[in-house]
Amino acid sequence: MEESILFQVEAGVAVITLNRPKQLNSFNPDMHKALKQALKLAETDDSVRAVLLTGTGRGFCAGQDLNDRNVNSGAEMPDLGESIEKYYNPLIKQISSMPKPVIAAVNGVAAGAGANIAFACDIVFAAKSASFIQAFCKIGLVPDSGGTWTLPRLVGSARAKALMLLGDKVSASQAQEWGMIWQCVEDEELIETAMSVANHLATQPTKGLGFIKHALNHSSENSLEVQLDLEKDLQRLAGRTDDYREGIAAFFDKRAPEFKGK
Ligand code: T3D
Repeated sequence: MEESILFQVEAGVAVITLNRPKQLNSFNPDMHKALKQALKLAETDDSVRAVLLTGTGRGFCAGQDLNDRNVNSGAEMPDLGESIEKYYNPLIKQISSMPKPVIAAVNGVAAGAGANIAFACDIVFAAKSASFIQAFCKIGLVPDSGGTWTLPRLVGSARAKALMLLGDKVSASQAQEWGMIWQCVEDEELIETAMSVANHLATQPTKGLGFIKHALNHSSENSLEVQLDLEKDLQRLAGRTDDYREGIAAFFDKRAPEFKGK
């Protein structure tokens, strides 16, 4: 059986590839478990300083594998809350709390949970031919994987509501224009562009980048006062890292810093 997730580490970047191309990389329990394991490995391996998530074939991810949801057979209806609790929610929390940058290279259609998983990543690149669809409404479901939290914050309430109620397809260039993603690039340049940013990030002060991510993840729920406190606490931690010491030394030596991610 083909592996549902491919994992390799190249120059400090863990490249995680969703690999069920015949089903547009939609999720079955096996792929959920393998992705969880791959993300854990990326988190705990100190040699990994950035993560890149992409898909094989013409899709990025079509969300849940609907073959596992044959509800027409008269069988008992599945408990989708259980599926969300067991798989999708922990996945989004794993990406969001990863103390390293996570980059998505959206190589094709990202539908349902597939779109919202991409939006949970820190920097999203998409190929020009890729698209984003909040497909849930078309099958009577509710957007999950943090979509109702993330999308309005990215594009505002008016656009999020229309996209989620209508399930319209958004092209990669439109997604960039609306601020849903960082950058739309030519198809043949996607992996090279995303990889070069991941390679750059993998040479940067990893702990500091993790703290930046943590601060931004909390900014929308915190009051200014609480956020100022959080910045103080994170700055204290950042100021005790080896990379901060190196950054200051390199500045005064007028040389490029050599960050070690410590
Ligand atoms: O259930 C729970 O655990 C709750 C959690 C839910 C999370 C969710 O993500 S719910 C939403 C699930 N996803 C969808 O509803 C999207 C379904 N797919 C589509 O709407 C379309 O396939 C796309 C818009 C993504 C792409 O359209 P198109 O025309 O480019 O391709 P296609 O021909 O529809 O699909 C190509 C193949 O992939 C096709 O198989 P075939 O006919 O070549 O053998 C199609 O069946 C398969 N495929 C696409 N999406 C899924 C899928 N197979 C299983 N599950 C899918 N989600």
